[in-house]
Amino acid sequence: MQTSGESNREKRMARKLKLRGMSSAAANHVIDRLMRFRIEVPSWGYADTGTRFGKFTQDAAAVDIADKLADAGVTHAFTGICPTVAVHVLWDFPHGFDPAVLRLAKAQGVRIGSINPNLFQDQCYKYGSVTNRDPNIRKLALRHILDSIEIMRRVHSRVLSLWFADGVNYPGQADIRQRKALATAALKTAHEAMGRGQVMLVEYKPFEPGTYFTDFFDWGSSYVFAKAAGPQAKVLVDTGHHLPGCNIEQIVAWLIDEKMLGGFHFNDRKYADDDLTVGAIDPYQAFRIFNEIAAYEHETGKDLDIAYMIDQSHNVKPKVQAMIQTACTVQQLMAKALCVDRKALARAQAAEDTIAAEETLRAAFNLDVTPILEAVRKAMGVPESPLEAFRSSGYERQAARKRRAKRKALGLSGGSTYA
Ligand code: PSV
Ligand code: MN
Repeated sequence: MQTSGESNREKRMARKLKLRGMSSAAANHVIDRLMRFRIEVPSWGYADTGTRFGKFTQDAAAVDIADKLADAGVTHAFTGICPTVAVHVLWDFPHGFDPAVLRLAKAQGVRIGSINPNLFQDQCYKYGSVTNRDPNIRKLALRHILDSIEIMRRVHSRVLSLWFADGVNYPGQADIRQRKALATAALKTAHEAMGRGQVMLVEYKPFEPGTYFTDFFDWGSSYVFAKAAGPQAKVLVDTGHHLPGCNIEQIVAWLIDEKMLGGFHFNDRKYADDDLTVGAIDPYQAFRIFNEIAAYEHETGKDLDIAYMIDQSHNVKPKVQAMIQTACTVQQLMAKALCVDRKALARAQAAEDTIAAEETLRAAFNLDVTPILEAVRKAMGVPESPLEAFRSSGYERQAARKRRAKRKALGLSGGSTYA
């Protein structure tokens, strides 16, 4: 921020922050970092999704990739921090890669981000994809990963994001070590096909759809697989993919320390992989994760080079609103983590003053960072209150009208259920 010729507004912001015990230099540091902070949205977060019991549809939900890119464009236009969109290959390119998608994305002011193969929906994957005992099915799965790497090249994406639904439902159903070996072999082959500068992210999840075990079940398994695959493979932490009570920030700190953290899928949860919007249940949990990132960046003076991504399904919230709400929450929690008084924390830790140490974290978590966020948004040229501005923009009403007509023309009906 300017030191001379400051606008009245900036002076007011500095005053407000001082009242909150923060110097302008510290606030400027936070603002600078937030100016570089970006988070990727998932294309599937704009489409109708549901639970395994059915889907509840929304008129304004995206029908196709063009709608998803339009929604992503508007998310970015209102927040300034979501310039890329993750795609799921078979959901977004059901007829194969279409170069028109690149033009559509450009027209909406966004780019294609991480490429996610779909290795979970086809009937052939009932007993696994890369860990299936049938070599022909393993070949199909690998082919799809290799095709996805080719799509990465065509859309200039850096990130291949791998989530495997592979797993089993009953003890005795399969050989655990054999499946580990099959997964390792597939990842190695995929890694060999990747270009320089591309990253392979290996996600984990303790259960679902496999209820006895999944082959990629925790951060340790992803770590072992990524190490075996090669130097461009890293671990992807989806915050919803942990058993209750798990200390996620400790996992994050370890992965950072091991240089094996590749990125995040952010969402919140109450019970399992609920895919709720970030901060809906436990914003302090997300703050503690950002605190680990901020601590590392403070120590090294460098931004952590990882992929920040949202992975949510909005079953009852309007899609774009849920995404804007999430992006703003993530930005706010990152801001709070950047406000932790690192010197005070180090002093308290050195003195074994547990209360002071914890209070240092809580002070940052409880800090009202609105003036900082407003300054960042002003500099980015986006509304100071993105969610409010979007809600009064009329976008949703228009999208609902157009998409209702599109569904009708395409003969698409509503939800789905078991029977
Ligand atoms: C699986 O639960 C997951 O978290 C993976 O990241 C998928 O790509 C995503 O959700 C899609 O629903
Ligand atoms: Mn995920």
